[in-house]
Amino acid sequence: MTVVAQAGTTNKHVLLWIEEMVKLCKPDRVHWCNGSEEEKAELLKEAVRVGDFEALNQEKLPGCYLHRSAPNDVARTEHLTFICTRNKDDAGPTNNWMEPKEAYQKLEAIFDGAMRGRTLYVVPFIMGQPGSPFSKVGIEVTDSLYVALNMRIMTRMGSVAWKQLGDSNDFTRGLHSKADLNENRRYICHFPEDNTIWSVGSGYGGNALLGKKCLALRIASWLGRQEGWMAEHMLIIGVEDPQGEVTYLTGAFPSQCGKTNLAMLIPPASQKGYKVWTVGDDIAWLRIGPDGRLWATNPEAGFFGVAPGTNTLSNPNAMATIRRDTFYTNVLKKPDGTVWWEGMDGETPREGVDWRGNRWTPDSKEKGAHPNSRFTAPASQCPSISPQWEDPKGVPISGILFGGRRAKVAPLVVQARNWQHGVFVAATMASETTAAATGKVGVIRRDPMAMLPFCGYHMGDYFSHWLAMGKRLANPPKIFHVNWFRTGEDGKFLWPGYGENLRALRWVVDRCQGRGEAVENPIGFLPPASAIDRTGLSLTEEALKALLSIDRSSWEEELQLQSEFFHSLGERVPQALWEEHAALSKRLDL
Ligand code: GTP
Ligand code: SPV
Ligand code: MN
Repeated sequence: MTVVAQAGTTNKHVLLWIEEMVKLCKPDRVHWCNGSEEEKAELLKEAVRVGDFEALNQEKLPGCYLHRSAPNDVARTEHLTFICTRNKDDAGPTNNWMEPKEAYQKLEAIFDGAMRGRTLYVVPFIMGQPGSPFSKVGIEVTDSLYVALNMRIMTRMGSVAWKQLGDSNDFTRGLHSKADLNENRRYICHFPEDNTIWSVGSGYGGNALLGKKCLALRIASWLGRQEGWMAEHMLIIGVEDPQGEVTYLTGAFPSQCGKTNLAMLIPPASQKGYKVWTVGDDIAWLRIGPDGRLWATNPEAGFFGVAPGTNTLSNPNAMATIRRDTFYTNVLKKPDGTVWWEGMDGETPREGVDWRGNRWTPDSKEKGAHPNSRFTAPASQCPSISPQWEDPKGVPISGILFGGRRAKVAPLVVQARNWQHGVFVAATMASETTAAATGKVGVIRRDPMAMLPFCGYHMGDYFSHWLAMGKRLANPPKIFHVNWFRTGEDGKFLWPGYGENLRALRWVVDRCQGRGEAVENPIGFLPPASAIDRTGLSLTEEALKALLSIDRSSWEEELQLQSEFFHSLGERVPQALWEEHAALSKRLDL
């Protein structure tokens, strides 16, 4: 018999659905989360008791805890992620597909009794601002304390969500169980036609925190297409100039390609008077305002950021954000109960406990922290958080950046000729794969709009939606492609990156404001080397010119790869993008 505590809501649709889920999963207890401080303390205590969390040094890192995942469960598993639409073609060739009935049956067999001996947590949450007509309510049912506690940081969780939902049936139904963490029985299934997500066999962030990639991108992109808005894998920032004028930009870079870092950028000393405000670091919901401009909100309430490489030089704002009330996943624990990862500044610890729970020394072959180790921290703790970050109407966007890791081909920064050309640039973007998903790292793949793993429907239809949105915008943002990761002949990055990226942003902002010099080039508008301020930078003019150069033979190959990619997507690729491809080919004179 399951013990059901006092329900958090009288909403009949919720009560009925929870009853069904309880029948299926057969937990010993049901806990309705309310999001309170008392509840947080209680859940933390329980998480420590069962070994999900280890308390860290509470003097140096107050409110911070460490979680070690199963070693086979450290990243998103794209090959086990499915879009389950009645018509296979609606999921499109870039998504794995399962027939909905078959998927429900297959997963039901795994969920059946999966929570025996466990507590089922009912986690109600809002993606977006409470009370805003643009926000969405979700409910995640889970047997993971790690998930319940992380959702409390990443979303507006608890009573606030019941209040927003009222008696409505309009909420995303998320069912999650760790089950036995067996990869052979791991599935992350989305049913956009039912506004439902079923995820089983993984406790990892992107697979298990259902508000994030599953709801706020895969389901939301589907809803956005129907309702005339967009859900994108984008950071949101405000760039303030010395006159105090703030220009808002979004940026779509694939996983582990620098969104959190750019979102928290601190300008170098030579760039006096500039300041970057953080609105969001991973997801943007974009709508057309009554003024015909594009407005962006961050539906999340926290950061689930990459730990390795984060340090007081590369990202001081992140370091300040994660000093308290932060959950660390798969980092190294030092003997003094604080944490460390590869690429942190200061001394390398002489010993510690690695992400697998084994003793570690600098001579160990294993990394101390997993390459996809993460921190979960409230966005409100970020020193650069924008005063506008919780404004329900969002911020007006003047420019959109697209980018990835490209050792060759893509220049430091280039502006698209117009919206349609920008959509083409974004649709054909590519990047080297990273540790954020399982599989080989460093392989170039096409990742349109950084949405390849996150678009909940046919990629060709998604391109059409982008084009249609542009037609509805009286004043569309300017579109740019950036690349912080170009390498020289020695294989080293040519561009210093991080805070120095502001130098490229300055040109972007100038162009958005109708200022700034540009040189027309077959691939778009490029800054002349003189338009990028090198004050205080050791970068030579020669290196900067290399960063801004276009190699014709690699662009010839690029054109070929772009066309292969479009062909692989089939007939739903809009004609306008094929026309852009032909026009590029003509401009390159190939
Ligand atoms: P997800 O959370 O997976 O979506 O990642 P993200 O896009 O937010 O990437 P993040 O900012 O966490 O950066 C990922 C890795 O790239 C980290 O190890 C960073 O140190 C590194 N990185 C970020 N920005 C730069 C840059 O400008 N130059 C270089 N060379 N590395 C960077
Ligand atoms: C990403 O992989 O793009 C992330 C982390 O931001 S996850 O939540 O796992 O998707
Ligand atoms: Mn991401």
